[in-house]
Amino acid sequence: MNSAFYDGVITRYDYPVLTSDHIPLEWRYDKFVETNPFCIERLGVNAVFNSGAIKFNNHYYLMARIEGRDRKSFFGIARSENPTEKFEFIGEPILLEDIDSEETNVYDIRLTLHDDGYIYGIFCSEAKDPQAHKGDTSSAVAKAGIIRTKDMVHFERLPHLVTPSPQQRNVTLHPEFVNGQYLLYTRPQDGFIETGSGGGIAYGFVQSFDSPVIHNEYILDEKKYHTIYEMKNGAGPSPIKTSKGWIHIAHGVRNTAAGLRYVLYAFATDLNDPTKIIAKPSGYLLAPINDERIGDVSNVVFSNGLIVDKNEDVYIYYGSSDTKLHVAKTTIERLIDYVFNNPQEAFRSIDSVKQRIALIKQNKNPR
Ligand code: M1P
Repeated sequence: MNSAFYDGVITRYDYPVLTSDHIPLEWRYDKFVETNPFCIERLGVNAVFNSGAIKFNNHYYLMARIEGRDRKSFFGIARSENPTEKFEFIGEPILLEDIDSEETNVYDIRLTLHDDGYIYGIFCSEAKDPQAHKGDTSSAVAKAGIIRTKDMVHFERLPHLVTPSPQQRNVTLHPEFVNGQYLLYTRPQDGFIETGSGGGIAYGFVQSFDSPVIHNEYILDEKKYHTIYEMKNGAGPSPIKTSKGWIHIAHGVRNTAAGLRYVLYAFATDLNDPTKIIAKPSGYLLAPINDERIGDVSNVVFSNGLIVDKNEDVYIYYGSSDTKLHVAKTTIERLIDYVFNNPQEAFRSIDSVKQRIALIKQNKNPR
């Protein structure tokens, strides 16, 4: 536990739960002296980070984004009997059914146990931009890929999600049917990095995963000037059902002279209408600190997995700087207090100072 950190909501831990050192040796080395006399690492791993998470058969499962030295990401499952330590990779890396010959990279899976009985995994499926002009070897397009399982061993691949927006990343499934339909949180975007006119976290409905199509996307949580989600934002894991509303953990991105800064923030939607925000504290819930700040893409925390455990403990798994995976602990009670009682965004320094003076005054004259 990181005893130097306190904010009343989050307990942080000193050590990451997964790193590239957790990758089994047989996934990296040829162990035979005849074919590998120098014991050279044949297929190295660069990073292990943004992981989907689920509790299944009394074990904690992380479906991690594993990035090889060749830059290709893939998924592997790590399991533990403890939510904060001792995760070990099991089986082999997940070999997805090859349904899209243009698909080049896959990452950031969100695992959701849905009311229909399946565990869905929705992830980013990335391909080279077919419109890229000659010489542009970087432009890419992002879509939402989908798998589902009932046993965390056999994964059925489903068609990509079709949405009205040109690109799509950070798609998350709501765990319950809403008016008999699947509700998906999306993030419409014009480009691969910049969301452009995409507007923010959105939502849409799907009738069936046999042919998943969202006909209309609506903005749920708009990106806004001079906030921690000024440049873009994205849904995180599936929202948590609480007595006061659905609590969402999302990421917000702003630009700085040192590049993009990614933090986590929280908001609540209506229990009966999860497309309506009912509470949203200002600022971030969790930002990178200490070693978390440094990595392949520095100054980033990103979450696509959490587990609600017994006693209403909540474990939020988050990648740091696109390099390692950490866990933070909180409870539903603390999250409700934070989301519903911390002040809302003030949008201007003067109004923000007014909030702080009100707090100081209240401390002098308690109610
Ligand atoms: O590099 C930071 C993050 O960038 C992307 O997130 P977003 O789509 O919100 O910009 C993703 O590639 C994510 O994996 C990564 O952590």
